[in-house]
Amino acid sequence: MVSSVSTLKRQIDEYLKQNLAKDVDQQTLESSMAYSLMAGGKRLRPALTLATVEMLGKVCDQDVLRAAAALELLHTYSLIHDDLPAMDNDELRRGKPTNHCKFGAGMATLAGDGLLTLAFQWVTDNQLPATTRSRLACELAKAAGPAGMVAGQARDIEGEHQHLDLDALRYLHRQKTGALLQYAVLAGGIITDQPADVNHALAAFGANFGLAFQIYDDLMDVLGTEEQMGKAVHKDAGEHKNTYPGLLGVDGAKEQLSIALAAAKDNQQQLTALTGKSFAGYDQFLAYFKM
Ligand code: GRG
Repeated sequence: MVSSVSTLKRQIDEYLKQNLAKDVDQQTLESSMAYSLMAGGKRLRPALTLATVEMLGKVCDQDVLRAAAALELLHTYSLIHDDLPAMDNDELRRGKPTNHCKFGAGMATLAGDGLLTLAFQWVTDNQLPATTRSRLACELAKAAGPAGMVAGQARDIEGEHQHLDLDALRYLHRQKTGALLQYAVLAGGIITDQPADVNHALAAFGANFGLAFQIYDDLMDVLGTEEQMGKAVHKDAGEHKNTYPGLLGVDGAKEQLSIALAAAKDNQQQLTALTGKSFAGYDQFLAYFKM
């Protein structure tokens, strides 16, 4: 049986707490990195990697944990930079003042830089087989870099002055939010050395999960509260952001969410057909999308 998300979260929290300081050699920088990293994120991305590894029959030892925790470093960098005055200029994240509000924009930029770079150190500086480590590093770079999340963020900035249609919006979010979630699931396949068809199905599940995640986030910006979300809400409309509810209305966005979740369920079944293993462990992640 796969561990619960809360057990996986505890393991990740503990790993981050025990290991961040070992690799940072400047006190304020460490405080700034730790401030955002330990601010209470859900740890969804590394938890997806660990759950996938478990479902594919491998034990999550310290090396697997290190490679998975790297993704949380990278994700936290993206949130710090996204909140900067030059980007979204947000004051609240994970229920606390954003990094630049606490440490200033310069130190916040460096904290993000440090987390991004350290992510690649943790993915490669462990005892997993050399081919696994290099595949993880390459896929992480593709997901996070200028063909993935960074490209999505660039589209998002440019899109503030344009009206995007549904296809363009989907493409933007596939890059900005979906690419890292897709990597999170695929990483479990790489770590357990799966054949190409299984990795392909894992990536498809991750992509559909990522799409659902973004639609849900957009919906919560309209329907949720600041307390629930730990960040400012009702911002998207004021900033003329391209969002699913903005384009399709709340009901249309909910319908798109259902379509993405149904596709993720199909991928789950396909994975079972390919491997003979249960992927019911993903149900607890899909339960996140409560409306
Ligand atoms: C700065 C290069 C660069 C990229 C930033 C992901 C991103 C790109 C910006 C975040 C904008 C945003 C709020 C997107 C919506 C989906 C999302 C990533 C939400 C935050 O992720 P959670 O809910 O956060 O997993 P926690 O705090 O739980 O880790």
